[in-house]
Amino acid sequence: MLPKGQFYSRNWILYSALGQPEVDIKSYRLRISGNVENSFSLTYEQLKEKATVEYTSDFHCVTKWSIKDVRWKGVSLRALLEEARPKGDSEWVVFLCLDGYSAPVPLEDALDERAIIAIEMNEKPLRPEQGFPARPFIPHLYGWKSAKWVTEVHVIRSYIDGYWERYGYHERGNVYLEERFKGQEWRKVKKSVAGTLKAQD
Ligand SMILES: Nc1nc2c(c(=O)[nH]1)N[C@H]1C(S)=C(S)[C@@H](COP(=O)(O)O)O[C@H]1N2
Ligand SMILES: [Mo]
Repeated sequence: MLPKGQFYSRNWILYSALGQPEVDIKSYRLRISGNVENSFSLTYEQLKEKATVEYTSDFHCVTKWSIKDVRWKGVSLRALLEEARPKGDSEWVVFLCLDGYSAPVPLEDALDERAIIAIEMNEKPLRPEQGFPARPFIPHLYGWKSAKWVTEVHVIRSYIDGYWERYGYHERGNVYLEERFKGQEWRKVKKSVAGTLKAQD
């Protein structure tokens, strides 16, 4: 179901607020780090081996365009975080990227069973302009949290702004609660039958 305030578009609008970085895939690593017991990093080859989560889900940009039925494939973010073992006082995760872009999400949302580090869209590796080699994807959060060219999943104790949050975009960005801008009251979320975080009625 299309969340409130969104419309379906046929075409993606490709964003690169800080420019498109050069990626050297041989030296590329995805690092799981920060306030964790066991930080580690993975090569692109290792990400491909671990990419076992696949599903179809819409993509929603906060500027109101949505793309219907994108086929996603990636690595379970929950599995990566479980391996890294966040310390007990951890509450947020910030995605850090090769171009300097960043985006925070609550640890709870990063642990959602459908949260992934995506390496394929529609059965193909991400194109360079789509964030190759990897970008997080969390179906119930707006697209700006899907940070392209991600290099680090950094676990932190308390909230910090990322690139768009500095301009007033919402800390969490839940599409079903229409969390577009900061200053909105934080409503509670509940688990829907599908296992996805949805608005509390
Ligand atoms: N590194 C980086 N990631 C980014 C952005 C960006 O400018 N730089 N834009 C975000 C926004 S606002 C959206 S809607 C999506 C758009 O994805 P697309 O560029 O693949 O269409 O990427 C997100 N990830
Ligand atoms: Mo966006």
